Amino acid sequence: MRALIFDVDGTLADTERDGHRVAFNAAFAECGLDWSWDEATYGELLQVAGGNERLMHYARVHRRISQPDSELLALVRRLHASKTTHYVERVASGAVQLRPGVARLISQARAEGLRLAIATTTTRDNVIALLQATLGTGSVDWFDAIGTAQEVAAKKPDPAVYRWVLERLQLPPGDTLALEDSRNGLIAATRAGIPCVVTPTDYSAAEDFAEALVRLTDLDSHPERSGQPVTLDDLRRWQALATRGPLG
Ligand code: XBP
Ligand code: MG
Repeated sequence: MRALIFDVDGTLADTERDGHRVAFNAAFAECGLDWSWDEATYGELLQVAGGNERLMHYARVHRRISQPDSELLALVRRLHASKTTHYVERVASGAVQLRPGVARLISQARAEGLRLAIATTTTRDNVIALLQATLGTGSVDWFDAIGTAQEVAAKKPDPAVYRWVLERLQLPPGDTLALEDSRNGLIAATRAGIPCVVTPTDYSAAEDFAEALVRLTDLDSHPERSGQPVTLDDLRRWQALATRGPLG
């Protein structure tokens, strides 16, 4: 195992309910719309990956807006730009924390020379804001590849962002491990041939994670050693089982 590839939303931090959702609602208000996404509605909308795509889906399916695509797209782009500004402000003000064990494992990976990367469907500005606010201003440089919506158009469960990251790292999928929180993310990693550990959130807890190497409450909760953190050696062991089988 030579690299860890982290998803962002739900995996590095539980960003959706109190981060993205709140920022979408702020954008609706700013643009003079009476739209509002409560926690339950947003949970359903999360099936659609990507903020622009989620807005488009909501406008068509929930609000039954029948404007031509080009007109609706202009509104969606305006809303999404506003939403990104609100989200980045929230994150920069410290409103979003990393999930348990994330900072520790990143620091241990760096100490042991394991490479780090990011594969997300979210906007690049959001990732930079989160890394800087939680891990410090220089932390963006710790990651050898940061694949976002800016690098790859197709959103998870499409494997494109993982393939882009592998290409950047110049590593085969079997030399890496992905960390994800959602079925969309797990499928994206799996289709790229990357073994995947999942740490679901409240929003994704009911999803099917059958393809995952292991499902964890979080990275500070070992599934067999109660109350103990998950170590890099644990990740290596799970990853090796997936790529080489039980006899090595
Ligand atoms: C994250 C997403 C993103 C965020 C919003 O999925 O689907 O759309 O909810 O970010 P994943 P943007 O964790 O699987 O990458 O509004 O910037 O798209
Ligand atoms: Mg995610």
